Amino acid sequence: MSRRTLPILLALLLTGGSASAETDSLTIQGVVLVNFKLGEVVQDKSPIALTDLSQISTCNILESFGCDSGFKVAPSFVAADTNSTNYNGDAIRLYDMSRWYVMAISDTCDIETVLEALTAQSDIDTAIQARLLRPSTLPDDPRLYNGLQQWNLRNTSYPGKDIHAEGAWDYNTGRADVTVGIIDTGVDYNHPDLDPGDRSRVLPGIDFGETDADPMDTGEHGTDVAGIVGAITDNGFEMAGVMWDCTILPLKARGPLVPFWHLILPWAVTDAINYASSVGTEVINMSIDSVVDGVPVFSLKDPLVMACYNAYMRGAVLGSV
Ligand SMILES: [Ca+2]
Ligand SMILES: [Ca+2]
Repeated sequence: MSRRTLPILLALLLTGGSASAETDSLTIQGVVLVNFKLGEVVQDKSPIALTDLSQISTCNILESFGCDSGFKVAPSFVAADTNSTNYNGDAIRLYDMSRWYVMAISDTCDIETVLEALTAQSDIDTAIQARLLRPSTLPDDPRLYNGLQQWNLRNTSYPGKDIHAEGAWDYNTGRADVTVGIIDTGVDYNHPDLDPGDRSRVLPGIDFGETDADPMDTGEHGTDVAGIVGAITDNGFEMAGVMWDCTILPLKARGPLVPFWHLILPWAVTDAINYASSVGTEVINMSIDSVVDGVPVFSLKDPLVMACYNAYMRGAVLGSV
């Protein structure tokens, strides 16, 4: 590869490259990534010509595959970075990225043959296929993209301030057999972004505050929380949930409108926790607090705390979104 072809290769990589003829493969034809052993690249620089390599046999092999130069995979990494510190100032040792090079070869080469030949060279630590990456899984719910309405999941202005939901969704988008109990002001079980209308996603639930069987939300907070946890996602409607697919169990703990119209009753919460854990609810969410001047007012002897302990011992995960 001449220096003239280097910009072409860069453009190829940046625009998605020439993927393998197999439509389901992400392999980039005509490119291998090579990690040279220490001291085997004469000068620490990028790009390199084959004459910058110490072993003539490696030069000959690369040349036979149509390669005449390469450039660094990670030019921002210098060899001295191998001995580094973390954010706390503790000494850490990093993988040396300074000797990884992108080497362009003829795209008619059989990649297995190339890798086998290069790996056998004593000056090469590793030689691997270059592969394209796919964009993270992204649902189509409009609020995820409308300004920063769901900044906690996807924050393009301050990327470090979200929970990296996009990356997590590549691995897991939730499971219908996981039930999340929502202890709150109730849940609007008729909301179309929570249940398709057949109560297949939102279970009947219980109203521990008004002690009846109807946990309809009387304060909106619980419906919002349920949506954050498990709104139907990738349906092009309203919002995205952290779990695209889970089952919601409404556990209303808000008292009667008079006199406790704005309160979540602690005993109702306690009973709801106990009930949820007794029926095997995997996750119990309580987006509620009882903090005065920054200090939680519940003592460890409070029955609510004990109910939490019991639920934990039972195997429930307790949390707050
Ligand atoms: Ca009710
Ligand atoms: Ca949605």
